[in-house]
Amino acid sequence: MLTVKMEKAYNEQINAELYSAYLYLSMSSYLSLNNLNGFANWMKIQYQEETFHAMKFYQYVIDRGGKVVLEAIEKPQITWKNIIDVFESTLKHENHITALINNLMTLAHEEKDHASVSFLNWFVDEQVEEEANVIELLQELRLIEGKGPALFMLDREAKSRVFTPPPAV
Ligand code: OFO
Repeated sequence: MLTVKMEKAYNEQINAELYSAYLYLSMSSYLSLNNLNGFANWMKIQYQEETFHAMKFYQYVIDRGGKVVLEAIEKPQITWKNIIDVFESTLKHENHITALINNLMTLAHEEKDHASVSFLNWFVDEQVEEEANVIELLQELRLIEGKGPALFMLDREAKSRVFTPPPAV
């Protein structure tokens, strides 16, 4: 059984993950509009990953006998200055999500919820990977100043990204 505090925090995290999905889908549509279809695909995969994260929390609350309470999802930003701005916003958002995951982990320790500590470890590792992926792309985009033929090369590479759900939910 989850403690009241843990259940509330997990429900907030489900909302944060769904908002992340919404934000990345919004970025995807902005990128499509700007003829960057490879990056639009990259963001669509990001949207799928975030939906997967939300569902992982959702299922965990249910598995622990808790109650899932879905709240309204905030409207995401709909436009950005350019591709570099998109990825700077993405990194900022992922840093924020990392802080939320760390808070959840701190709470799990405070509540002596060992099962949650084990469950949340997956997210701690996932955030390292998520941030690393975005930092790498951002560095490449800054290097080419987000324009020119090199941008089209990067866009083509981003087109090949696919969603591969991790084995266990
Ligand atoms: Fe992009 O991160 Fe979810 O958790």
